[in-house]
Amino acid sequence: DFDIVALGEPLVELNQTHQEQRQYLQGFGGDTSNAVIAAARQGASCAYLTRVGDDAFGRQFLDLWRAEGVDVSGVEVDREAHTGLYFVQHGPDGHAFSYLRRGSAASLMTPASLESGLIERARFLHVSGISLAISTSACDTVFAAMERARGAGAQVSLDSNLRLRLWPVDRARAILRETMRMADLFLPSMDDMQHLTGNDDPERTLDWIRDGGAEGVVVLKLGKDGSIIDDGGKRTPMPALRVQAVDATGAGDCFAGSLLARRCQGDAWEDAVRYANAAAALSTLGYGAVDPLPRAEQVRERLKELSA
Ligand code: KDG
Repeated sequence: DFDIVALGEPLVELNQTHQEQRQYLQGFGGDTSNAVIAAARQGASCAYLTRVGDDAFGRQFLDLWRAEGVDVSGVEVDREAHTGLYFVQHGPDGHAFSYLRRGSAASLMTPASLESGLIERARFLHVSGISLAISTSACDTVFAAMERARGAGAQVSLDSNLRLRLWPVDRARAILRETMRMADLFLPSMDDMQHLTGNDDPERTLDWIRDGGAEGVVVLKLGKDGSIIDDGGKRTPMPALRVQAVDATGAGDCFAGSLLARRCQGDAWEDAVRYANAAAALSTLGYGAVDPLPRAEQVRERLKELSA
């Protein structure tokens, strides 16, 4: 059985490491794939549900997941469609993404892609705003996956990961409102929520989420201001960790995967969030979403330094 089964789209990553030169480092991305690898590196047993192309990049992903100990028995290989791709460019305002993903293998997933029965064997199903946004059939698949999870007693974890290049804001708001109600754990970022609600106040944002019918635990991520855990009863602010970030791509995914892994290992919410904060901070110290994802030993070292 699995601690975490994630569902979504992996994207090959080309990351511009030198601004002046046209030089790109190939790595791996895709929010839910990043999250599941982060969780595996913290010791969780994980599986990933997706579709890749029958191409070199699809094979690289299968090798990557296997090397990370992520179960790939639910990964489908599409004979015609390609594996998706994105570029990361860095500027004064942080990183920006460009996508080459339309028509990708993952975007063609349908609820029939869930027949492997993996979700029914998981403690957490992890999905995101990107899993919901890439196509209508992927959106249907996420809903079907959440129904399966609920039917089998697995908990649903949802990261907002709003990417407005992928869907119009009105659709994003409607779908995320519907899905946050089905989530046992909702992980919105303040930036994402500001696009959906038009307000930048964390308390009012949490009220909006509760008024919308979300009943699970909510961890609202405030960037450099840390996060707030809202367990439905009380709201607990958690401090952020300051680091000299090189590339924050995938930091939120590292947070999600590490948080789930620590919950599966029995941590209380505050301990799990503290751990996930440290892991996410460490993940920004190198280029790429996956390569710099820390392992449990590194995170523990970091936490020791902080409490010393
Ligand atoms: O969170 C990082 C991801 O956004 C990145 O790896 C690419 O999945 C991606 C996307 O669709 O933006």
